[in-house]
Amino acid sequence: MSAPETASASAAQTTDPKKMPTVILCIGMAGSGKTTFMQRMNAHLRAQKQAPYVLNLDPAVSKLPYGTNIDIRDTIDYKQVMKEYKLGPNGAILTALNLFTTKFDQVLEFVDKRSEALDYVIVDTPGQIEIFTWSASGSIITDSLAATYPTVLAYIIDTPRTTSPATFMSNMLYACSILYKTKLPFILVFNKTDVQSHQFAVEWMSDFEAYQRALKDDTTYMSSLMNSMSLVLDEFYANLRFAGVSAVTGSGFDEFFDRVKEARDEYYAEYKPELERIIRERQKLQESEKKDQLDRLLKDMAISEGKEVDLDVDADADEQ
Ligand SMILES: Nc1nc2c(ncn2[C@@H]2O[C@H](COP(=O)(O)OP(=O)(O)OP(=O)(O)O)[C@@H](O)[C@H]2O)c(=O)[nH]1
Ligand SMILES: [Mg+2]
Repeated sequence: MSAPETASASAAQTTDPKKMPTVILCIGMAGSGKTTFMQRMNAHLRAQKQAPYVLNLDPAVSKLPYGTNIDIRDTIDYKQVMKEYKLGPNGAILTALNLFTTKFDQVLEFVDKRSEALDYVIVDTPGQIEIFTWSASGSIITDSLAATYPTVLAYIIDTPRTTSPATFMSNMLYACSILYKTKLPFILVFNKTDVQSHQFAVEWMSDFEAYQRALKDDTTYMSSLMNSMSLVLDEFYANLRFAGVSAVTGSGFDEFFDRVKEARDEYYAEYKPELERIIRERQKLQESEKKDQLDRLLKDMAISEGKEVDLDVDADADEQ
């Protein structure tokens, strides 16, 4: 049975939200601070006696600042993949992730064995965001986790590098596209607030006129495009949770975990019922297909009245 099938099957049986650990998938642009954020989450949760189950899905990271329960690098040698398949760095990361995904049902079994004792499963992803968010293996991993566990996406943003209206807009559009693709509860995590406060972003998200004022100095065609986009994104912001943190100093993590709890509630209120509806519909379809086939078989048997049927009709016709 493939990983998503296994997960879908168990999804229908898991109805007690209290016993399920929350999965936090860390995604974000290269260098936004995903790995440092993982390290800080790990330390924060351990300090609260809620040691998480830690998964690293980045095959190319050379050194991790936190201990893992499962590390993609233990099964797949990224440099070897590059050599063997004659690939560049990004192709090798994608291939390593694909190879790992074929074993992801085993990962789910490991998590499952520990799940009752866990409050959180935290997951680090490859540096190049598109490798995880737009690949088949990234979708399979995300969907199989989300089919069983309340799963939330933590979208890590490099706040100091997002202060210009154009980079802010492109980052938000990217976040928006991932939200609509996965439909999972989503938290925007403004990281590195020790260097740059995220107050400007809070203002731009709550008041599009403030964003338009910031755009005033930009007279290029981009300015009018961004102006229109800011109106479109207004609805996206309205449905979004965010937190400002510093993965280095640890500030903002209590607020972040409050958002995680809200996101978990959203998973049970919206994502899970929709998932169960899809599973029910698929089962109904399979049952009706099975019934159709059985009806056809019974009809065939009625026509032949239990006698032997001559299947070589053409040969008989040729002889005549
Ligand atoms: N000042 C500051 N620097 C940070 C913070 N978080 C991460 N960094 C720095 O940002 C750089 C990138 O951090 P990583 O945690 O490796 O980022 P990443 O997203 O995992 O990077 P890739 O996996 O390579 O894409 C490092 O130099 C970190 O020390 C933060 O909260 N504040
Ligand atoms: Mg990293």
